[in-house]
Amino acid sequence: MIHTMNNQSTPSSIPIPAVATITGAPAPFGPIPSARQMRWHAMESLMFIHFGVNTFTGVEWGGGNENPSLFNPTQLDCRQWARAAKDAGLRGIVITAKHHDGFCLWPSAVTDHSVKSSPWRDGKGDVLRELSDACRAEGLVFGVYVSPWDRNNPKYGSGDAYNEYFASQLKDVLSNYGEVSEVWFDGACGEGPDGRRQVYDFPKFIDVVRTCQPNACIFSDGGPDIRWVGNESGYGSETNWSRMNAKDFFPGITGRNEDLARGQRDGTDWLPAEVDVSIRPGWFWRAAEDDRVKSPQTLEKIWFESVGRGCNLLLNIPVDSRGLVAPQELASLKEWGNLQHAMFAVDFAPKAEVSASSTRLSTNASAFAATNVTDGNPNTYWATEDAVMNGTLEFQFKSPVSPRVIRIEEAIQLGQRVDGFHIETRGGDGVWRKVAEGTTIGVRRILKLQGEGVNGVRVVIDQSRACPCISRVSIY
Ligand code: FUL
Repeated sequence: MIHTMNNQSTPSSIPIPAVATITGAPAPFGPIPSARQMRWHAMESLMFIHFGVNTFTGVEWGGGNENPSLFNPTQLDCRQWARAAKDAGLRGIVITAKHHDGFCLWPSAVTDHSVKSSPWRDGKGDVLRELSDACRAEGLVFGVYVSPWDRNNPKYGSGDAYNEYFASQLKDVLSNYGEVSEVWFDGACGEGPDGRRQVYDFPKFIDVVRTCQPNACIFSDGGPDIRWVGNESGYGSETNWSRMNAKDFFPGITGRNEDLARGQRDGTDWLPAEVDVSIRPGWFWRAAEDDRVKSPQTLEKIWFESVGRGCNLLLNIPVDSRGLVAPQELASLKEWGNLQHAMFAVDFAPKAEVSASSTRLSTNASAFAATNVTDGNPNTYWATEDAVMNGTLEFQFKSPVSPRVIRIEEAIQLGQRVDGFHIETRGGDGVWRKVAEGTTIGVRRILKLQGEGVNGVRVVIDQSRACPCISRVSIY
């Protein structure tokens, strides 16, 4: 999982599988991901950074009346942030360009409530410039969180005038920093019953993103490209459909968290889930939480329960008031990176003899062979005949192995199909035993195993909604 996306610092440079160009290939089942969603799936885990005036006040939701002179990081170094992300296998950085307090980390053309009114770099600094440059230099993608809720701007609550303002601010932030991989629209609004009420013009905002950054994925509670997972605790649902009836969901929706977590089995749109979670109790850095940074073991658990369940992980590492990733976070991220290197050092699957219970017998049978799941090529996959909704992939090892992790991926360019599966292993006594089971697989399912002296592994697809199409099995 770590460092497999070599230095692809822009979404458009990430290779994606071609859609069903193989003769005799199964027809797509249900909605399929767009090219930009495919690239987003390939990013797997990213760093989230909350940074702004709140970093200097210790408040989670700034009131919007903070004096910009508060913002004065003395040692800001975006290369340090980017290297910390890389060490932990995170493939990009999404930063709070503007949080709810309205303070902009770049010299916005439409408000003075920004770095240009701060003493940092004599008002000539631009965090987004430094970070986007650092990301490119380190081979990471770059994304922005831009809060629609703005507690500073006097137009907030005015309807069209604020929507115009926000749209021009978006244009500003999306036009000057190269390719942006993800635009994060937070649905939160804490104005309360007597507060200002703003009806957002999301179609307009989406239009700005599509025009300025056609390869960027848009996140919100209801997409259009990525959905919120429904919790901020760091886990996805074991049953996870990357499908939703998108028209029923919108930013700020409440009471649908279960649907957001599980997806909708019969949803008409491809809308995968992202898991956002902070390495600290709060989203912003404060010294009082320095001893509450999540351990490498907790980060590993979060990774298995998010990325391992077919979500992307957006792990928040709040930068401190010096403008650096704090030592506590650095240590935890580095050790987590080491754990990943050790865990994923050897994939036994490509060395195994692979066979399948049945293979698609079209004019082009070798195109759908079982061995496709270990060829490292995301374009190829094992498939059965259209009428065959189950099947087994078997891996035989010449000498016994002790598998700790299994990773399975569907060829999602043909939609999400599998509805039930289990894993069996065979030890020295020759008996196959069930060791794990699940419902959905989707873009990826990664499970822990505890096998010793195993000479065979089976991936058994018990139920699939259309013939199974499996593109990868790795056994570590
Ligand atoms: C929430 C916000 O209100 C928090 O402050 C934080 O930014 C989190 C990621 O999203 O909705």
